[in-house]
Amino acid sequence: MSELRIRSMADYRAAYQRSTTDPEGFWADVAASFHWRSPWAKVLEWDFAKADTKWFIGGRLNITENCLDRHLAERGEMTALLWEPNDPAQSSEHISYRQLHERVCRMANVLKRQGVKKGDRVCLYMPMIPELAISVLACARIGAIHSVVFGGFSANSLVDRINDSQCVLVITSDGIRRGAKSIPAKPVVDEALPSCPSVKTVLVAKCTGEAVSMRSGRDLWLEDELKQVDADCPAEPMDSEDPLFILYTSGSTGKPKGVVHTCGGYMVYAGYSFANVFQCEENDVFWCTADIGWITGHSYIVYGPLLNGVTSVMFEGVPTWPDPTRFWQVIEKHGVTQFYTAPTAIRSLMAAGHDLPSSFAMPSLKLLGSVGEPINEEAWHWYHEQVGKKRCAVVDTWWQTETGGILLSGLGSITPMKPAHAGLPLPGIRTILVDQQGNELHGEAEGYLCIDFPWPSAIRTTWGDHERCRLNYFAQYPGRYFTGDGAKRDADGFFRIIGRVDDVINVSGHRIGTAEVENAIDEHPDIVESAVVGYPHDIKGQGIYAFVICDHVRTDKDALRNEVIATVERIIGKIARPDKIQFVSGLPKTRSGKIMRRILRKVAEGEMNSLGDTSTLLDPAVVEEITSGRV
Ligand code: 7RM
Repeated sequence: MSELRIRSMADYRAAYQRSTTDPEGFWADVAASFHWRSPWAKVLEWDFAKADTKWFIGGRLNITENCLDRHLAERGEMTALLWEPNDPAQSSEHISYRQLHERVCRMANVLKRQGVKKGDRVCLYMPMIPELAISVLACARIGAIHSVVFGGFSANSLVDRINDSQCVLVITSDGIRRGAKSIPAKPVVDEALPSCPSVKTVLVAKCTGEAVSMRSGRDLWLEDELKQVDADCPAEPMDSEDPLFILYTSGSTGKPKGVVHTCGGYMVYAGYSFANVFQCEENDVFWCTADIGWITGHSYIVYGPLLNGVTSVMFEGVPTWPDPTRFWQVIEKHGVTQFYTAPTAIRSLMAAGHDLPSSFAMPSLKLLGSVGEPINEEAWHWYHEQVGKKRCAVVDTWWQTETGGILLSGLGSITPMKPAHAGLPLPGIRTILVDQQGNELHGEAEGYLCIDFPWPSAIRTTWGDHERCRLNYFAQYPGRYFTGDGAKRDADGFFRIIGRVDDVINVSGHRIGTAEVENAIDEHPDIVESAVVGYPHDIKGQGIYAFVICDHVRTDKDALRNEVIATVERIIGKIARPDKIQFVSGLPKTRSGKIMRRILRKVAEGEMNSLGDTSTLLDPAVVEEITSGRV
């Protein structure tokens, strides 16, 4: 990909210019630096009115040939995955490109032996162990569609995801190590599967070593199965537009939707964006601390780095265990050159001791990245000064599950840095701001962030429901992709993301739909109704504030509060547990019955003096009760 590598501001300007005047020529040149089994007949066909996007039409490829086989001759012995375990006392594992290729092929043969075929869906519910990355690639090797579900989700969430995409096989582990704790995985799968008739087989990796029950005829130990197969598995040639994976993400309404990415376009954009944002050189060691259960892990732990032949660190643990210097120790231990993490982690480590990083020189570091939520200026400066020692560029990368790759960001140290600004669009990305009516805003402005032209890794559909994809992303502002984010653009064209403008809360960089949390709370038998909003939280970015109407029979409010939390954990998972619960006797509703969330947000934020117009409320008295009972 070297010829497409941006190395100066002039390169960036030229690439951006060409991507607007000749987008098809531009992306065809980018795509040509990958290995295709057969070339595409047409670069692009699109119609945003129908939510249709197709790239590299008729081309055939396999992304794993680009991630693995292609590197064997030149860098077969170089480390592809560098696995760092949860427990620093356990040794790390260097997996070379050759070894990774072999392990992926074996895993792919295990899947084949269980009858998994091209187009079948496979659910991965696993810890951050090498087998997870290997399973992702093994699915891609044979054309099975992976659906990774983050290990923190509950059995109920797993059921919804497995059933929505009708997975035929689940790969899991006995348990998951997370800091000092170990959390169950196989038992959660066991709880889910009676409600998932499509699943025929469960492969279980050993991780924690705890005893789990194995159901005969369904459950198999992965280690035994790997011994039964050989290490030769030819890659399945895939059509550019064949689905590569499904990843579920929360929106403002309903259950999480399965965002679909396809083989050709996703490969091109994951590879291109990785190369230019992180500016890795030969022998660099790139570390993205995300979990592979999120899009960041898909694109920038697995696919992006491997497409570029870089060493990718995969970390099983957490930032604060055994102590809050774990990240800095790992950076020094492995000579990490690019470090990519989330503002919530930065803020929690900052809170654990402002000068803790000062005992670590971290001389290998060249670049720092941020992702997942807006980074506040204080955290940005601490990251730049304490971690980067003022000699590393900081890139604030804005993107979404739906965009597949980074769309707004600095490029290494090439583009100028502005604290708390994601910055400029990557080549090929036409980010625009619009007002409520959809009129484009020019120059310095604040508005709704939309994208006006397709890019190769744009969402193709939501699994099983294309109309939902159209309505969610392409209907609000016809002819445009709407991100759901508000943003500002300054005089230099730099974007600053303000945050979600829909009913999605960003808690520690994780997207949570308020409707999902409300539905979960309402499952509690004593709860009549609830309304959930986000509020500013020092560490998590946003916290979850729930206004709850309970049956008057309950007087033990503390016990009820704990039950409500337990209900949300059971139905969604720990990541969605409310931080604050306020019991109320009514919610502020309009005469047509709509909850006025604007008022609830103000109360949750503690801005009780600026509630705005409350004259359309059915019962203005509830506002008084709500403001006085704020928790
Ligand atoms: C990559 C990821 C997407 C939402 C998105 C934003 C927020 C992500 C940034 C950011 C400000 C950033 N995918 N977001 N990155 N906000 N600055 N650099 O997080 O699908 O899980 O979330 O996250 O609101 O719409 S995601």
